[in-house]
Amino acid sequence: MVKRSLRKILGAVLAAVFVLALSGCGKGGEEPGDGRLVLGFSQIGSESAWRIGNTKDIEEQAEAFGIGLMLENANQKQENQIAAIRRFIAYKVDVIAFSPVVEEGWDNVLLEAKEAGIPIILVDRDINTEHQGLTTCLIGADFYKEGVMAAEYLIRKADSMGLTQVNIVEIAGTANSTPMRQRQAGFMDTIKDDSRMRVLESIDGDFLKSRGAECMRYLLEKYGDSIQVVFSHNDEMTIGAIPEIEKAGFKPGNDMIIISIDGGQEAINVLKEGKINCVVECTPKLGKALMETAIKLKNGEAVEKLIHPAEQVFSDETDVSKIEPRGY
Ligand code: GZL
Repeated sequence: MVKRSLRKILGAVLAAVFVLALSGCGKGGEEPGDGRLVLGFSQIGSESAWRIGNTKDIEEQAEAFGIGLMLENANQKQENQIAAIRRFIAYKVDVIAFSPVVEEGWDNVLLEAKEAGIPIILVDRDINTEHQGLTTCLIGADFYKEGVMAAEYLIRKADSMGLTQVNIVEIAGTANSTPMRQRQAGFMDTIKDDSRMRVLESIDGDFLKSRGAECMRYLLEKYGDSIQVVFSHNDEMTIGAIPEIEKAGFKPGNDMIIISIDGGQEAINVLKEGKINCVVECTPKLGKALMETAIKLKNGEAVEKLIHPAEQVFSDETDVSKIEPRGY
């Protein structure tokens, strides 16, 4: 008991020190030094080119909109995101935004933000809660549709190749995250009535390149040449998996159909080499919509509950040499 109360006291002292160290700004009874809107943003980490591109875009758009951005990198840990949101509350920012690493476990800190009267914007990923009104809106991709688009490509590919049996392995993203849950649901719902489709195994790659390689080594050892399709939830894991497929003596994109999601430059380059067959775009460029929404909230204006960016599919069905530079 003593340890816990000491931790609580230390937490409160640290928050107070943080506020004092930054005093004279934020909403503590006065506008930030230059009157700018102050946005606190808790970013998941730097696990992928997508995430790095998302951070870069948010920083650039904050600059363009003249918004004071406090961005904290949580290094994939939910507890770091919760601590960051508590610091933003203590600092009395105007708006808090975050990309939740997983869907559950946010109620307490979001109730604290609600009590503090600070609106919350969800960026990229969603939360799962029983409480109404903890957040104002979600700005991010339609991950279910991305899974559907990946499966629709596979069905077309199987048709064009005249396949009667399609053995699939899935390398999934971070467990319990919105993109992992919804990409998987969209893909599986779309193939479930196609008797040719058979999922040999689904394995958690945590959106990481290193885990993508580990997962692919395990799947190749277990299923070998019975694998006909690799469905990977993001480019990092796909790029980690490809050398393992080649080491095992197979030609990715030829002996195995490779389907990936994100659409970063590295994956598009590999698509152009013919080692990936399909890349479903998931744009990280959410910064402009985030800044516009934060300004509306600060001005007391209504905001759209859900903002999905438009997204496309890049695949060997078209002339991939014409794909413009991706910017992430
Ligand atoms: C998707 C985003 C995912 C990307 C991964 O919007 O949440 O997280 O697909 C990233 O690359 O790690």
